Amino acid sequence: MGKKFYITTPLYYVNAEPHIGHSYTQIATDAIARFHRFLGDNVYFMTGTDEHGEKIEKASIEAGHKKGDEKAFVDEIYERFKELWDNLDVDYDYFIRTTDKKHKEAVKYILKKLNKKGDIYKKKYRGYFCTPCEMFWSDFQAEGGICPDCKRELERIEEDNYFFKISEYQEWLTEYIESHPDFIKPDSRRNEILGLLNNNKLIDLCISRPKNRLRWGIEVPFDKDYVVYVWFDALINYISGPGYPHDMKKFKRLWPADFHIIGKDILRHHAIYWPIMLKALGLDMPKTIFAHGWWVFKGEKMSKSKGNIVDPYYLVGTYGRDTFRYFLLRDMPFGLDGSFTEDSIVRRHDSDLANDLGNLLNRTLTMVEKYFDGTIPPKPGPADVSEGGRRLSGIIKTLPDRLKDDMSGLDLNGALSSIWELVNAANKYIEDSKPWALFKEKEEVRLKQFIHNLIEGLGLAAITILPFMPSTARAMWRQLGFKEDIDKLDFKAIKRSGLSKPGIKVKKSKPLFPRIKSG
Ligand code: ME8
Repeated sequence: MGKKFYITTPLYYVNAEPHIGHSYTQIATDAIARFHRFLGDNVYFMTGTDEHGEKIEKASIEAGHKKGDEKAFVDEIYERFKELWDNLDVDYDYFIRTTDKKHKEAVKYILKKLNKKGDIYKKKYRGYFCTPCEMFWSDFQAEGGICPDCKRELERIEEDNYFFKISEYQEWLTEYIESHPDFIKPDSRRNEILGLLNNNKLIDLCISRPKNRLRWGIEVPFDKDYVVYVWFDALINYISGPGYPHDMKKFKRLWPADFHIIGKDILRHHAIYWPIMLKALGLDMPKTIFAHGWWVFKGEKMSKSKGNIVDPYYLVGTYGRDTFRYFLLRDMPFGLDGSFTEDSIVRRHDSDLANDLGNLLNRTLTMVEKYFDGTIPPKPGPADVSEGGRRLSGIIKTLPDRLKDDMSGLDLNGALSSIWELVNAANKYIEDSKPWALFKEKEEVRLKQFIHNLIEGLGLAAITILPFMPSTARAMWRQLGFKEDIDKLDFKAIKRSGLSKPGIKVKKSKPLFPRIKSG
């Protein structure tokens, strides 16, 4: 049994269909999880949907459902999320919904426990609420009644509510973040939270909504006139999913999470409310909360509520699943923002995938067919000492450890660049070695060395590409004629050279990535 590796995504709101922002977090987390399976880790990848709250109650009514029929509405949208994850080859281990019985019981259990402990009290809430963000804002924070996050007009609220004493944990949290440099990543986000904690006094968190305003939520276990605030409900998924408190054996095996992967829009909830909830419950902290950047569209964050989203189903249908996965992970460094245009997908597809990777495979297999009747020849004794040969062998040797480094810092875009160094070195090796001349001049030893080096490079490219583009990796592997199951290989296999074995019959098939634009 390998090392436990528990990784989560946010639970997406089911008020509307999934969009490319959700797909991004999902594909990135999938690539990280797949890479860890490769390392031999015992991975638990959990994702899911956030199904309660005012935003969803409203969306359900707008979609034509009667008040009280929200479950039918969330069931429909939940299916759309699941369908998209299947379509995008996202290989999660567990899908949690906040409407699951076990989750609802966990939320009630936790509320009772915190109430008994004295961390919860009731008072009048006077302030604002932003339904699209599902956020409470104080008079001080909401200047002019405008949401500081989405800049929309806020709803004024005056109602009795339950509060969680987060203010009492401020000093502890600040110290914890200061003494755990890996707790919030990237560092810019950690500094943002430390700045916030050092310059402001935390206000106790309102954690309920009266039922006469909102019915679609989990009932507060000690007051049937209230439902639980959606964020307090949703964050608990990270522990209820792995078994808290109903299966403590499983929970103890999985908790603490190794990574919570989120977007920077929900950093405060994860880096302030969540650790305090865990601390109050006497539970360990997750190891790392990683907040990635945003896809922006014409300068604005792409989001459902802004109506500027690009449909992932359309992109997958038009460009293919692996082009979409590759584009998202390659075009924007994980942690920074990136600007989305359809042109950049086409560019990435034609240059990196069709020209660099697809052509490399195609040219190599054509040469095996032409020079060696489609069968990998016996390996000649001496290694190729040409500059190109040495460069390619060097990259083949060091790539696995470089990838391990890249991925330990979640540098997904860096990992793909490292793999493309191999692809580019292999293409350059073909240009420099002039195999057509070697064939004409009957330089058999050099031609055999050359083919072995290329097949070795391509085999390693297929293996290392698998976490990012699983279908492409499998297609490459098949065409290369390798017999082992690529999905069962692990890191040790990557490090063990010698993929290219004499007698293997290659199976050249159609190009992996036909060009979109000619030229
Ligand atoms: O916030 N670029 O759900 P949500 C990149 N239910 N990523 C984006 C993005 C963009 N333009 N837009 C969204 C919620 N995302 C809560 C979470 S967790 C206990 C509860 C991704 O449907 C990113 O991961 O609004 C962001 O944090 C998440 O979707 C928000 O999804």
